Amino acid sequence: MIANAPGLSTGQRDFFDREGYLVVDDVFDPARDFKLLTEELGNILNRIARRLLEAGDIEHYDSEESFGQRVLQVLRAPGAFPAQEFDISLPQRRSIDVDTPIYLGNGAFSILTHPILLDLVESIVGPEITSSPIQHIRVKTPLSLARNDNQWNGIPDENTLTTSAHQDIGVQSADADASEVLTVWMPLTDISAEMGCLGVWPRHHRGGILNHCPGNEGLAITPQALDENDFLPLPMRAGSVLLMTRYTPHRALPNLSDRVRWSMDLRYQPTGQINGRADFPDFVARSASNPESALADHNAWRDLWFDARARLAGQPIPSFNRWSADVPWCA
Ligand SMILES: O=C(O)CCC(=O)C(=O)O
Repeated sequence: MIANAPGLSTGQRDFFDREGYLVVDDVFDPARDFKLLTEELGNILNRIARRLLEAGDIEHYDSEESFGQRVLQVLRAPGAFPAQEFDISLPQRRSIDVDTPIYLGNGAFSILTHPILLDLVESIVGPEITSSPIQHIRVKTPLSLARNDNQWNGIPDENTLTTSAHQDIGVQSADADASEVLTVWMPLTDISAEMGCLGVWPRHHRGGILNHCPGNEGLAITPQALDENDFLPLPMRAGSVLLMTRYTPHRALPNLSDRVRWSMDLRYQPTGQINGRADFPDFVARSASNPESALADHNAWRDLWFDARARLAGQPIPSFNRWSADVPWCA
């Protein structure tokens, strides 16, 4: 166990150890700290909307509206919403091409490497911090707007999927089981239960890895392993941060609202440990012993992912999955 460091108070650290999760309110000022991210994601959206307007797939688009409102306008186009355009990871369940969309703007990098966030992370991970490539920006659209023609250029409509109950240790490759990976989940807008907030099973992180089964909504812990009565939904304000151990069972509620729910999830681990997605790049985010080794250049981060994409293009889909549906507990 690592001693307390700047970031979390002793009480917060004790809560995290006991409960397996911790919500830290108002870590970020969304108006200031998410400004660049929101602008960059908005620019991607505007580009998509321009194409749709030109093609006659949407009739109206107001670029002055909020990000969420603009997503709803784009959603009127036939086909699925192109969620991959906004993600900070390459896809896992689809093949990768030289031009597979991935968002790698400085807005995301500045959050990944934000000193206040790294202070929190350091309290748990220690002073040698690697940013894991298990990271996403998820734009989840209202379930009521999901359509049957859920394809966008052949890509399944993942933005309407509800994340099933899982442990994050279960969604990485088994060679990283000993890695002390911390999950950091943050809403980029206020997220209520109706909008599909995340929730956890508190105090369920001490029993090791649970059995998972592959399914349409990703990997899911077998239902008999968790009692729904123990599930704790965690509505959160934008700017707040949820920390979870790799063993903490959690899931998202469905987005039953008429609003867009968007969030960012990141992982950090002690430097030198296996990252669980070997084909994707990690980087040193902070180092007390060798500060120069920390990646400060956003372009270098972007290039790590571009290199990975070029290397993986046309190759078989990388697999980080240890679970098979062909076992008795998945029947
Ligand atoms: O945001 C979501 O819906 C899922 C996030 C999640 O499960 C995770 O970060 O591990």
